[in-house]
Amino acid sequence: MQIAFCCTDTKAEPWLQGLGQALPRATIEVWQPGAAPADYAVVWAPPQQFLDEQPGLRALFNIGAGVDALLKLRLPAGAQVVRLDDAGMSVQMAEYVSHAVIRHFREFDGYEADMREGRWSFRKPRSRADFPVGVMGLGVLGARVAQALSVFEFPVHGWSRTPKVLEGVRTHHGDVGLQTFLSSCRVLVNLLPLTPDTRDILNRETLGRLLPGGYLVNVARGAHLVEEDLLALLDSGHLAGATLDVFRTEPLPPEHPFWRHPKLTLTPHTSARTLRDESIAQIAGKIRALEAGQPIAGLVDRVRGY
Ligand code: NDP
Ligand code: OXD
Repeated sequence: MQIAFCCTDTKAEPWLQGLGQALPRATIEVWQPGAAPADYAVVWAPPQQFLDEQPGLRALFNIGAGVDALLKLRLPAGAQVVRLDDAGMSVQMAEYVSHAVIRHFREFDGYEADMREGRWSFRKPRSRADFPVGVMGLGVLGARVAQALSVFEFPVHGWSRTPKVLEGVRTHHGDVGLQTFLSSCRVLVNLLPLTPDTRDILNRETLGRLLPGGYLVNVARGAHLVEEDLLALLDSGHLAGATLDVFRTEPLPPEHPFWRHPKLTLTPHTSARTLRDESIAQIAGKIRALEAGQPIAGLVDRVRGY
């Protein structure tokens, strides 16, 4: 079995070693133009030339959860597209989002400012009932995040394309459910995949429906958010702030107004990182299953876009 490794911005050696140990009968090589046909590929942002030269691939394993960048390319017609299916990401996402929501709810930014000025000053406790949190996207990551937030006894709402039942979460779905979902929430967490249906979904109209003093946590993709609309809603006071991990242009350009905005907390696309060992174990397990003719989880529906 031949496996091609074609991952931009990724140190290949540890992946080749790990995959080699997990699949001792496979030949695993970093792809070079003109390489022999492979059966499977492990990819992240591969060049179009790779895909054009490998029309016989059986499956492409994306070493991330989001496949929006991969689906923009012309893919081999018969190849299954497989995303990382948690592989240690959901717990990272749950801790990142819980931290962001609690930091805002408990006003830790204010206490930090007080500390710098040597000021001992209490803030009045806020009521959780006044901070309903909405999670957009109830997939592998969103469901875990929604349930983590419910442990802290925030009222939690969730929104997905199709109906879902999740303990501790009030669920909504589809275009009709979106309106009730948004107007029920003060804090909004975005964990949608980027598809033609969800691009620009965080805009003046949708964010404007949140309860006054709303707060946004965007950990999915930068192109979900209309940046000028966020700035306008922060400046008008309708939104109290936002934590942003993803941006339309990454790295965020030095002149971007987000860097210096006092109501924003930014991180560099790091809320849930790909963990190499977990990912290798998952991909190797799926290759073994495919070779044995068994079904696997994490298959992407190319038409739906996630
Ligand atoms: P999943 O594919 O498991 O879940 C997607 C969820 O979004 C599903 O609940 C789906 O609904 C819902 N959804 C999709 N389209 C729509 C729509 N048009 N309207 C309403 N709901 C919709 O994705 P994951 O949870 O694994 O990941 C989500 C995203 O997080 C990734 O696509 C990626 O962009 C981002 N991500 C960011 C990372 C970071 O470090 N910042 C790391 C990893 C991922 P349904 O269940 O009905 O199908
Ligand atoms: C992912 C990401 O999609 O890192 O996995 O954003």
